[in-house]
Amino acid sequence: MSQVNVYPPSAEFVERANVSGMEAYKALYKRAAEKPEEFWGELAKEKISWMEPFSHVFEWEPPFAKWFVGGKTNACFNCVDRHVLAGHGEKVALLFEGEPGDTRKVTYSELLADISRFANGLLKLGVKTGDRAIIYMPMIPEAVVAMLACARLGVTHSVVFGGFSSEALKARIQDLGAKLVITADGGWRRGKEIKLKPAVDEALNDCPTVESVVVCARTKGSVEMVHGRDHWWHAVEAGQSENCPAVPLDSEHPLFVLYTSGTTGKPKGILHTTAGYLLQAAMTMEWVFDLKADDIYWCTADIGWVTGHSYIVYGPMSRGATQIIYEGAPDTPGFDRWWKIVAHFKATVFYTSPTAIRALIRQGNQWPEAHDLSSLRLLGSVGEPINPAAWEWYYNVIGKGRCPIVDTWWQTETGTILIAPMPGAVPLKPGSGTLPMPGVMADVVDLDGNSVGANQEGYLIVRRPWPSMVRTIWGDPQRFQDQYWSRLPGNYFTGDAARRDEDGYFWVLGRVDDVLNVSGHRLSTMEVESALVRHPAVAEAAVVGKPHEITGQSVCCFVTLKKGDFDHEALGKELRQWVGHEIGAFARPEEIRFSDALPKTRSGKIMRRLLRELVTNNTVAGDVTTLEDLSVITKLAAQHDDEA
Ligand code: 7RM
Repeated sequence: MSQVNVYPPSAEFVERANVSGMEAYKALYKRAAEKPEEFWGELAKEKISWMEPFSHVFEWEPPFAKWFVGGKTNACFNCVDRHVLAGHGEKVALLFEGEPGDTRKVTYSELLADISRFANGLLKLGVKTGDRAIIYMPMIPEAVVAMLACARLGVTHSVVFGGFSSEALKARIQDLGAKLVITADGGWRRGKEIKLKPAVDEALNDCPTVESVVVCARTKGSVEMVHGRDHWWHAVEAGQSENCPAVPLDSEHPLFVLYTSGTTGKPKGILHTTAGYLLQAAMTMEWVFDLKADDIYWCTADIGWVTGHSYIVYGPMSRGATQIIYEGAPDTPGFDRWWKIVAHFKATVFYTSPTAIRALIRQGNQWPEAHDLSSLRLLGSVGEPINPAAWEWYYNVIGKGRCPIVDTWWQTETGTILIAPMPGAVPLKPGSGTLPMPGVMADVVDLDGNSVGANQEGYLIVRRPWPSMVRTIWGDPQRFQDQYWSRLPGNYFTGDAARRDEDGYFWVLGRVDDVLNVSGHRLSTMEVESALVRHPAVAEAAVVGKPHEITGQSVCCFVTLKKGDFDHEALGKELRQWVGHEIGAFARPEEIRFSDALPKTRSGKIMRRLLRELVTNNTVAGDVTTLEDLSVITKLAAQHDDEA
């Protein structure tokens, strides 16, 4: 292994940190490991406002866990009312900048009024506690208001990323049985209006459970409204009272469902509940982001992904943070848009993805160097492993060598960060998420569940439930059991490979299943394959990830066609568009390769491993003994050489 640089925190950082020094981290970790119920129980009392106290901390009937049993609380109350009641109503919650350059400042008091009026409007539409709502919106303050208004009423929300197509939206609405859709006319991206409402209209042709659609006017572009079903946001909240009591909800009340890609064609609805999720989101804000009252925090994620849920809405807001929200693209109008925003709002904490960092590196240092980034004190990374070269650039060019980088490993399923450095305690190693959070019994094991030795690769698992753990897959508890808890009973199977070094630091290596990671977005190879075979010309498809300099991986498809005469170039273009339409633009394949046959085992299984090798190395050196027809792979390799 090559030499690894180690970066201990500066004395200055340690002095102000929420957790100062390695001994402090170790003490927290030890206490949580030895007395988990006391540890989490005390934090829950201190950090969460309860409407009724919980009777006990934890119940575990594998694979189903309950936290803070019998308690009643409300996530919206904790994110907004709690701060207003504590006298911080005048504190700014949101510093918004739209892509066209419009800005808005929203204080916690104003947010409380906005949420309450909107929630009262939803009640008038007939929405009730226990109903489900889909949120399909751009990155504007109303998206946060929509999520928190749902939470206030006990309406389970599912945010669908605005980049998803109407087909993907429809599948989610149907699976969830949603009664309400909250959307907007559109949003601004790269100077263009990205329309959202037409996709909702298309999806709703097949969604009989939806009774109402609320449309926020963002772009003021043309919109068709369906009489009796569709309502403008401003009309819904008009004349409504600013008083809307937060509903006391059970600790385990379903807060949200977020769909994520699994190993089959059907996305999984990951269910998170109320109190445990909220507590761990709050604690990781303090532990990992070292949040202080005067921080100007900025997470560049979209609320359509779990990072936006935990580290824009529920984490920062439950701790009363001031944060930046930006609507648009990082390269509009120039590649310094983010750095302009950092300088303008004097951001102190900045959290983004390796794929964004790599894309910005490519544009050159002149963009960040043109701006005063001296307000920054802490940087974060999420979504995939960060390669050491990108880490060093982020550290030196953005952080000027002063700002620790917290590399945060977690998943939609884990709800919150499980492995990351506490920046005032843990020395950093570029590319490693370092050590687990308190209460997280992470391990690297072989297939029998035995811990592997230092620097051995194995499966990353978690040995004990944690408060923000996924509770089930919406409507499919069997899949929940099979997917995460059956391989090593009682242990959570992450689907990632990892190794632990001689200091106990975790190095996450990537997925062990058929899940791709494109620009930090999860995508299942099966999902893309199912989309491809829905096209009338396609007989069979195999999809693999190909290493990509910027996006980490790109989508590469091998396709066999039905009988007929096809223009490969035109059809290739068409299939790329098709996948974009079936799933969303971000899933559009980079490459489509046509072939007469796909490499298969004797039992007929497509050998994606060989295809992966082929697209990575242009040749196949691995074991081909189970291949049914060896000539298939030689032909595929030769064909690519011809094209190149
Ligand atoms: C937060 C999020 C989860 C998958 C996960 C990993 C990969 C995420 C890191 C990482 C290495 C990281 N949720 N992953 N963060 N790998 N280091 N810091 O991304 O559900 O969309 O994806 O992403 O493979 O299993 S997610």
